[in-house]
Amino acid sequence: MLWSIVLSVSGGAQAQTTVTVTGLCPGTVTVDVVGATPKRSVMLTTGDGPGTTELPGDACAGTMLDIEGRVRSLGTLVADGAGAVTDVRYVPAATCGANLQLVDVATCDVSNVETLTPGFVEDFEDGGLGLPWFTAGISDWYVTNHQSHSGAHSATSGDITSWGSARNSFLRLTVDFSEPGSVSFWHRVASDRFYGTMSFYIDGEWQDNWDGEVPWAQVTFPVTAGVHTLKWNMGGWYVRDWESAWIDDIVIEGGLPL
Ligand SMILES: [Ca+2]
Repeated sequence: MLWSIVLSVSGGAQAQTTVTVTGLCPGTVTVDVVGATPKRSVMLTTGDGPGTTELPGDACAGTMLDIEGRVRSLGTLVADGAGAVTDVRYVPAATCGANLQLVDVATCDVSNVETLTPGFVEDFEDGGLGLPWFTAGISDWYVTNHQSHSGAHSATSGDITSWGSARNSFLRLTVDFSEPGSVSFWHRVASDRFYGTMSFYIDGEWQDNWDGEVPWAQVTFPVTAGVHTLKWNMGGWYVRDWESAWIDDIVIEGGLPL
């Protein structure tokens, strides 16, 4: 019995400094640190990508970082009595896509590497459709306060009422993905399911469509690195009444709109 107790104590893994970054860049991100030496400092360093760099400076000079390319300091944080610290900070666009690694100044141990993920969030609460959005078709999409998934506003398709000719109203966003990422959005559709349909395209390739009475729901699509065009199209034939699609709370991870 005593033996098993001793084993469990001595067999416990030594705490290692672990960093977790949540939030998208540019914007406010939360840096959570656990496993640092209690009441001592951790240095935040960033680099453009993974690699190997010898840490310059006085504290922990010569420590090998797992990042490279324009390695620079974002300052220090002091861990609490449990070796944890949380930092909420605004990250500017120039730092998006950079890798972040911490150095525990007491031990010179390094943490895991996290990416300051570039991303874009749109909730349409500005009340208008400015850049980077582009809309066209027989009528334009616009921001409405009649429907929303969050807040008071969403974007909705324009009037496509027609009798026997195809009409459409589309909304487009061009995004430069610096890394493989995703696009997610909430959508709602109110249409005659035989006539009006909202379709979503990436680079002109159909991804999915919705028609009939579709309550608010979220979908997510993976996107490869590179420049991609995202398009939401509401279209149909013989649309007798106002048939509409709404989107809200678009989240793009891995890229920024052009
Ligand atoms: Ca909204």
